[in-house]
This record gives sequence, C-alpha cells and structure tokens, in this order.
Amino acid sequence: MVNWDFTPRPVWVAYNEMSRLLRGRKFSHELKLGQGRWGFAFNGKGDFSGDDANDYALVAWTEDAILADAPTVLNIGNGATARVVDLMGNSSPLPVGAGRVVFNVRREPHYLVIENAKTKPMPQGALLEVERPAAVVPGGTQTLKVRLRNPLDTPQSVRLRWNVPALLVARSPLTVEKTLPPNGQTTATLPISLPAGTQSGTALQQVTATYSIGDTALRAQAAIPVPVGVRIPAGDFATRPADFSLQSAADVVNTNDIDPTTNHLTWKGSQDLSARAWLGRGQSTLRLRFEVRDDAHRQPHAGRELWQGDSIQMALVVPGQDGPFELGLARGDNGRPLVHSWSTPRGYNGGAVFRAVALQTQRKGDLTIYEVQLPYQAFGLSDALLSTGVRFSFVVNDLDDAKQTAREGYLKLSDGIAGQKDTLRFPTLVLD
Ligand SMILES: [Ca+2]
Ligand SMILES: [Ca+2]
Repeated sequence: MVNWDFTPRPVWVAYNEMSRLLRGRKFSHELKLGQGRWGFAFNGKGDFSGDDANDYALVAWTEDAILADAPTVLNIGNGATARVVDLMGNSSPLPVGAGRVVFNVRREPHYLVIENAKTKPMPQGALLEVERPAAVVPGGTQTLKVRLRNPLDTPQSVRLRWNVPALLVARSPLTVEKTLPPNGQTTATLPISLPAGTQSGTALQQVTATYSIGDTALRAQAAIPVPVGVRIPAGDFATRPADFSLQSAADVVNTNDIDPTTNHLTWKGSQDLSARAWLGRGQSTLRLRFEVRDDAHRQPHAGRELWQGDSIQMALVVPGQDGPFELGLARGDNGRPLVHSWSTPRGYNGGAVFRAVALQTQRKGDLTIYEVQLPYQAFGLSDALLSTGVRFSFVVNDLDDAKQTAREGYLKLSDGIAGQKDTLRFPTLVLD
C-alpha cells in the first residue's frame, strides 16, 4: 500500500475509506443484484461513522466491463437520507423519492450510506436495464433496447431520453413518454445507423439513456456502449495504409511505473514498441501482416508461455461459433516461427488449428514482421462471413531486458485479450 519511501499509493486511500465506513458495523445481508453483480449491506453504529441501528453502509460493484451501469432501486422508507461515496471518499447526496433511492451499481465499487432507514434496504431490481447492443458498421443500422420499470404501487407517467453521439444517426424520436401501470414494465427501442464511409477511430460509441418517473425524484442514467464496425478495404498491403496503427502511449499498457525499482522497464516511446497491422483476403485464407518496431528482440519461451516474450496475441470471433480463437504468434530467439493456440470455439481442436496456421517471420533492423495465413476451412471462415463482420483484436507483447523473463508491457488494439477476457470489447471488422 506504500512506496519504498512510505508515500501512499491510491489503495491506501481506498483502504482508509473502507475502514472509515465499515469498521465496527455488522454484516447485515447480501444484495441480490443478478449475475456478475455483487452487493453487501452493513448495519449499525460503526467505529468512525453511523449513529444507530437504522444506519446502513452498502457496497456494490459489477464485473461486466462493458455494460457497467445497473441503476438499482432500493426501498429505504420515507424520511431516510442517502448518499453515494466513491473509493476515494468523495460523497454526494442522492435524492429519495417515494421512499426509494436509485443506486447505480458500476464497475468501480461505490458505497451507499443510508441514515434513518425505515426498512432493511433491499434491491427491487433495475429501474432501467440495458440489453447488450450488437455492432453497427458504416452504412448499417442496429436497434438499441432498454427495459423500463415502474417500482411504485401507483400508475406513473415515465419519460426516456436518448442521447446519441454525433457519429450515429437516430432513426426514431429521442424522447419517449409512456404511462406504466403499478409495478409495470415496458421496452423502449431506438434504431441507430452509422453513415456509409464513416471512419470512427474508436471501437465504442456511447449512447446514454436517461429515465425519470413522474414527478418523483426517481431517475436513472445508463451508458450504452455501441460497438462500431471497422471497414477493411481490399488491396495490396504494400501499397495501402495499415488498417491499424498503434504508436502512442494511449495504446500501451505498462504498469512498471508504479514502482521506482522497475522504472527501466516502462514504455520509452514508439522505438521501444509500436506496430502496424493489415488484414485481407487470400486464396481461401484470412491474411494478416504485422510490422512491429521493437528495440530489442527477446522470445525465450514456447507454447502457452509465448505471451511472456515478444509476440502477437490475436483473437478472432466468427459469427455463429461458440467462443473465440486465441492464437500466439512469435519469432523464437533462434529465428523459428512459433504458433500457439490458447483457445478455440467449441467443436474445434487446438492442435489442428495451430498446425493449420501458416506463419513466416523476419527481423529487419528493429522491425519484426509477421506474415500470417489462416485457412478458411480450419477456422470456419468464408468470404461471406468476412463481408458480414468478424470480431478481431490483438495485443503486441514486449520483452527487452536480458534479466527479465516476463512480459514488460504490451500494445493493445482493444481490451478483452490481455487482462480480463471479453470478446465483446473487440472491434468488428467488415472486409471488402
Ligand atoms: Ca522494446
Ligand atoms: Ca522486445
């Protein structure tokens, strides 16, 4: 929790806040929030906060990295007060309407502090629930869907407002008003399209849905990340620009800067590690070319440990298949091409898949070049599927220091490969 010179790391503050809110309070109950979401309630007078048996401190978070917002209704009774507190101790009051409060359960844990509760705070479901959206590609349309609830025992007129980023075009009105029966629910949809020829530059566009119930203080806001498809033009790799270029600090993940003793392993610029990648159709194959600029080549590993050395880690999700292909591509310290299959969709054999991969590597100065061919047959691919769209991502792992054997850092096209596995974070590619 502290650096070598006893200055605090952020976790010190988070631990301090957890102790301040929870120490001395008794565990009361778990909040049932649905799959991948966790919440726990602590009750009573604590050592540093809380006055009596009607005070609660709740903590909740979700493990879903993309659809993070889950605005949850809790019944706490009229006259109760509520405030939300973040990990760093920043506190803001939450409105209480009709004896209820809306607590947005997010990826980062937050506390809900309730004073003078009239009832044990129990979740009554999501006020606004988002369905995971499919990707929209240039020239295409997708429909966003949310479920709206009235948690009250009286009919309510409810209002939903969509906020759509400039890149996307909404195909129906942005404000919806309806009357919901007591404890009723309904579905609202919004068709959106992406104009043909759009170059988005980002894998996700964020639509926001804001929902309010009658003249109560009950309102909820949820971010809806819409994956944006990337069009991959046809043409010779040598004469057209790269489909992906990872050159800047924003593309790098390297955590060696948290400790001064590992400072020499941090990313030092594009000559330390940067990459360009092309994709295209071959003779019944998906062709890929990666050009990696890397100051020192080191790949002492093989098999499932390939990711610890200089390597490409790539993943591909083909529509209709159950799970991703995840492959490692490397040039060994002896110059040999190395391939590993970490994961295949159900029904595919990892050994057959990695034997089908054709990989050639070259090292020219500080460039490592990977030429890859993935036969359609081995990967369940077709020309038609590449036109419909496949989800794809890669990371470029870097190992330089002769005294290290573990990956120092990596470049990422997107989240979802290194760190938490989540193929929904991959961009969708549509090949010409
Ligand atoms: Ca390097
Ligand atoms: Ca290296």
